[in-house]
This record gives sequence, structure tokens and C-alpha cells, in this order.
Amino acid sequence: MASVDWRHIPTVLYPQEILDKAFSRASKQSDLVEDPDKYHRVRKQMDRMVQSAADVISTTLLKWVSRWPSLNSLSEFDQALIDAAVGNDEYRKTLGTIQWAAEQVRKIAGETQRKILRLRSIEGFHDARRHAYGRFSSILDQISPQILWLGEARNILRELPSLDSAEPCIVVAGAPNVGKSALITALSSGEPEVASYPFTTKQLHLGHFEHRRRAYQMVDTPGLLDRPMVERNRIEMQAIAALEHTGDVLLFLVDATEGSTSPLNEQEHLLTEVRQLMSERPMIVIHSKSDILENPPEGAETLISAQTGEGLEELRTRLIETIGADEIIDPLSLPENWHRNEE
Ligand SMILES: Nc1nc2c(ncn2[C@@H]2O[C@H](COP(=O)(O)OP(=O)(O)O)[C@@H](O)[C@H]2O)c(=O)[nH]1
Ligand SMILES: [Mg+2]
Repeated sequence: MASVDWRHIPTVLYPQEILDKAFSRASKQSDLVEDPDKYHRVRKQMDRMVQSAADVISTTLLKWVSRWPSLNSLSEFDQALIDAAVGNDEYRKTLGTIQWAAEQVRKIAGETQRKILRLRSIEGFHDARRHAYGRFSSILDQISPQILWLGEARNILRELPSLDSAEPCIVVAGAPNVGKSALITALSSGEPEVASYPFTTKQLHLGHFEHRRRAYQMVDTPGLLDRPMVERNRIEMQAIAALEHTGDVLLFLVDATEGSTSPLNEQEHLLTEVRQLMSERPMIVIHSKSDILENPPEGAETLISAQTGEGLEELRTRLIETIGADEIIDPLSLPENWHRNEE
């Protein structure tokens, strides 16, 4: 399941812009009506104006509804991320209301057309058209908060990281300044992408490398997994939940150099917490900045340096193997309940 590309969601017009577009299209349509008899001409013109204004409005609204993906069709990661960013309930309700409005506009157009058929005066035709226009405006007025919400949501969602849930993903965690971003850059083919998480001004790095035609995605977690649990707010917890659904491996970096931002015991504490939080996930712990690490702590097995490249290829192999280990299917194993027919 590929991730949503929010950049391809059409821009959201303001309610007044939709009305302007609808009414100007309707006037053009009315100008096309030809009938030498004024009574019949006006009747056809008013009928056509109502119809084409309603068409423009409802088509615009329904196009939004259909271009915004239905949440159920998205990966759990995307759903959790959207929930953290704009709220899944709001998302559903907003699209539901917009769809409702499109249906109302069509209904009003139908009623007005039937009314025009029954009317017998030029003044009556004009009135019916004006009345329908008034109702269109008031419906758009009524859903104007939803329309504005959609416009804002689109802007927020466009900045979100986009991960392909069909491809493996490595979540890189560790205290601030341990070298998460530097490692992602060093392992990436090409420049890592920079995206944002919904609730922080912090930027997150997304990188990837390829191996045997698979794209291994890497994502760091600024501000997410680097603080004690109690300091995290609800939205951060949702984003962590999103990560839980996405990572195949958790790569935890420890900076044991003299100049590290966080003392080693704090980093160890964080490691314990992250381990609990992501207990289902295979985890690889490595020590970063080996080029300036004078006294590797006892038990430190994997040392890497984003700067010199030390240990990077070994790490890459280990990541690929760890992820692959989940997928090995024993070709000799038999399906459950399978009985050999021994004659
Ligand atoms: N000497 C050395 N410095 C590093 C290495 N990796 C990162 N740094 C430095 O450590 C600081 C924090 O790195 P950064 O990747 O931004 O850490 P993050 O906050 O965990 O993403 C930066 O000044 C980097 O230049 C490394 O392998 N060796
Ligand atoms: Mg960083």
C-alpha cells in the first residue's frame, strides 16, 4: 500500500470562490439560450442557470470528497499520523458534511426545476432562480468551517513524512545530538528528504537505500523518543503509535563520547524506556561517533562513525538481515492441517 501523496490533492477553494465560479458559469449558459419568445426564453434561461450553478457546486464538492482518501484504505501508519496531525474524527465528519452539502445542492436544483415548470410568469421564473441561488449560498455558508478546515488540513498533511508501507522501514532513535540524522545521511543514497511532524517545529529526516530492488526507508524521531514518557503529550503519543506500526527495526544510537549532550546514564534510561515502548520490534543498539570515542563502554559491540564511515557497511548488512529474518518462509514447511496422503 503506497502512502498518500497529499501534494496531488487539489487546492480547496473558498466558499465565495465556488459561488463566483458557479454563478459565472450559469450566466454564460443562460446567454446561450435562444428563443424568440421572451416567456419561454426566460423560463429556459432560469432553468439552465439553476442547473449549471448546482452542477458546478456539487461537482466541486464531490471531487474533494473523492480525492481525499478514505481513512480505511490507508496504512495504520498513515491513519495514526493523520490522527495526530488533524484528527481522524474531524477528517471523517468534514468529508461527510461536504458530501451532504453537494447532495442538498442537487436536491434544491431539482425542486427548483420542477417549480419553474409549474410557474406561469416571467417574474416567477426570476424569483425561483433567485431563491435557489440564495439557498446555494446559504448551504455554502453553512459548510464554510468545513471547507476552511479542509484547506488547512491539506497544508498540514502536505508536510507530513510519506512512507511506503510496502517497503521496509528503519526507525532511528536516541537522545538529541547522538548522530541520528548524520547516520541517515551517511547510509542514504541521495539526499535525505526533510519532513515535519504535525506538532513540533522539529524536522525529521527520511532517507533510503536500495538492496536487491527493495527500498529500505529510514526515519529519525526528533523530539519523539528522546524524552521521558511523562513529558510527552497526547499527540506525541499518537505519533509514537504511528511509528510502532511502521518500523521493522528500531535502531538505537548511543553517544558515549566525552562531549555528548546527554550523560550516558540518561541515555541508558531512555533506551530502557524505548525498549518497553517498542517491545514487539527487533532492536539494534549501536555506539555512534567512533572516530572520537576514546573509551567505548563495556559491552559496546557495534561502533559506527557517520563521519569516517567506520562500521556502516556492517550495520547496513545487519539491518537487512534483521528485517529479512522476519520474512523467511521455509519452503519445506507444510501448511497447518495438511495431511500427507500415505497410501
Ligand atoms: N565526530 C563525529 N561527529 C558526529 C558524527 N555523527 C554526528 N556527529 C555530530 O554530532 C552532532 C549531532 O548530529 P545529528 O546527526 O544532528 O544528531 P541527532 O540530533 O541525533 O540527529 C552534529 O554536530 C554532527 O556533526 C560522527 O560520526 N562523528
Ligand atoms: Mg537530527
